[in-house]
Amino acid sequence: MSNVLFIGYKNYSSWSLRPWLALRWAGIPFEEREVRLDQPGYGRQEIADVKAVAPNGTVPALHADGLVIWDSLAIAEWAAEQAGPGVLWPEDPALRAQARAAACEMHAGFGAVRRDLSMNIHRRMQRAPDWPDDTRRQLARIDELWSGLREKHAHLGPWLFGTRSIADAFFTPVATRLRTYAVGASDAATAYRDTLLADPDFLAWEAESVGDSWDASGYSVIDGLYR
Ligand SMILES: N[C@@H](CCC(=O)N[C@@H](CS)C(=O)NCC(=O)O)C(=O)O
Repeated sequence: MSNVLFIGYKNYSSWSLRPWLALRWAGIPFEEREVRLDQPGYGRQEIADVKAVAPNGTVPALHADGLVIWDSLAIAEWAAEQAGPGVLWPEDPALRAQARAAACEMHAGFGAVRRDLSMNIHRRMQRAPDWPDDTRRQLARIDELWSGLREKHAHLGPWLFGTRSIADAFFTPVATRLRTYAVGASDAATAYRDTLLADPDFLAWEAESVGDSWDASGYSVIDGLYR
């Protein structure tokens, strides 16, 4: 079987990181190919190199033996089906339904957080900026979601639902954002953030993201480009 995952720059492309983790956690072999997003058409889903591999003009896109899957959550769900029960979603149906709700909340929401705290894995701010109200509210919701679920599932393991799931893959880019922008969080949310950031597959992605485009001052020339 030949699986090719098309992704954006590893330092910035939060949507690419999510299914990349899901594929790795499921042990599914794949080749990755980076597509340059700092090209004409960005933001309008009209980059020719992206449209050549994804009909909607965005990455990630997985080509699995000729089957094209052009959305991060759909790729993660495909990986879960390939892997079989209990690998990428909790075994327990009630936990599984809630894990799906958490992943979907991330996939469909948190627009202000994506706007104001764009992923930049290697950047560190000394103190958090003064966020607008909608961003504050969404950061508080993330804290509430994480700490509530962690308290409930602590006896099952360190992940959001005890065992590692697609919900964790979907929140890993958020963990990098909290670190980058020095966002204060509750003890439970901070501990969960650190669990995500210590995952060996995330660390492999992070290590490979160093070589992205930086200007002389050490900041990305395309900082803020990806949400
Ligand atoms: N809903 C899509 C969003 C993917 C997305 O927005 N990808 C960005 C990069 S992180 C992109 O390809 N943008 C290209 C553009 O806007 O032109 C998914 O979850 O896969």
